[in-house]
Amino acid sequence: MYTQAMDTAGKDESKPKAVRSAEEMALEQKFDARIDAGDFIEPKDWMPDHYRKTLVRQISQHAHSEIVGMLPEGNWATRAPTLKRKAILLAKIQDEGGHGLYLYSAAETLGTSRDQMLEALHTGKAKYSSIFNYPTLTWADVGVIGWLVDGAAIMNQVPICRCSYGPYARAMIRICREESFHQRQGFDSLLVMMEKGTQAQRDMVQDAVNRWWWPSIMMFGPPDDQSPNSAQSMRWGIKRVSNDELRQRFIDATAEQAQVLGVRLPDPELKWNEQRQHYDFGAIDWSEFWRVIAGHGPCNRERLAARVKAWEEGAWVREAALAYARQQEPQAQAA
Ligand code: FAQ
Repeated sequence: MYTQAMDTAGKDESKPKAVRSAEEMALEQKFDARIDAGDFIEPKDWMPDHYRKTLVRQISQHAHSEIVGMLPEGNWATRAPTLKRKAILLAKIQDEGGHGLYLYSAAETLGTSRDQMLEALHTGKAKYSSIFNYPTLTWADVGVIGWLVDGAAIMNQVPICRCSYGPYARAMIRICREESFHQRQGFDSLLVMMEKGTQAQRDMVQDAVNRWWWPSIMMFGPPDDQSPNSAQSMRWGIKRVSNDELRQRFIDATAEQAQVLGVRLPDPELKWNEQRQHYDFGAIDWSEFWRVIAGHGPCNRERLAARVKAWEEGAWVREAALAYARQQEPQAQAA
């Protein structure tokens, strides 16, 4: 039930189909040429089935991540330390909800309904980002989510602004602008605690960094040689930069920011490598990542239960909106 196996259409159907006719082959060649030329593919354009399914998988997983991602921070909406921090946090959580909605809309242009996507989430068939299965134990976790989780999200999402599928690429432009604000507010909140806070507050920040660092660098997905979807997604311009390369870019940027903040990243092997012009880092515990995405992280059950509860308790709102729309229909036709 909680396996998060994202496959809204069933495993076998998501495999590439053999080209059946000369006409289909010609269409595929034309499609490949458009990808090679860097054209955007739009909803009404012909596209291979597997391209469509890969996009629905990735975009819906991304949308679910934004929506489930509201929960860990939502835990602190009533307990933010000042009115200013509370207003910022509420705005950020609303932004994440908005991102989910743009992304569901982008996925709907591929012919999968929002109800189908939500059904896949609620029944545990769909994945959402591993990172949101960890708890937010202290106020510092909220700052660290902004700094590290939004920071990782931006690193991964900026290249998606150049994704070959037009509606996804366009949705990402606004999302990235907002994520950039989220990252900065997280960093700012931590900096205030580190520079002006008490020793107990500084310890709280360090503890949050210790808990979130490794899960954050797992967000980029498995190593390239264990990433079954990467080769085809890169060929189609859905992914522009590989999981490992993005992870390295993130580590390079964050290691410098940690020095400004005055926190230690919990990796004794993290060290600048002059020859590579990158930071070296220690081994990632991939067994933890696979456990979390298989449904056995610290909060998988809690997160899914919260989404299902919200869906069930919101049924009356959907019914009222539909009744209102039906009521308006004859008036709209008469006008
Ligand atoms: N969590 O072959 P790959 C955010 C799965 S938004 C869970 O490398 P792919 C905003 C993957 O689905 C964060 N599952 O897969 C925010 C595949 O399984 P499948 C979300 C993961 O698709 C901030 C299997 O492992 N961002 O944070 C993860 O080529 C703060 C093999 O992997 C996006 O979704 C993971 N971390 O590359 C909100 C960005 N990684 O489907 C609130 C768009 C991998 O074959 C607060 N997505 N898997 O059964 C992507 O860029 C890609 O989908 C990757 C994975 C890079 C995540």
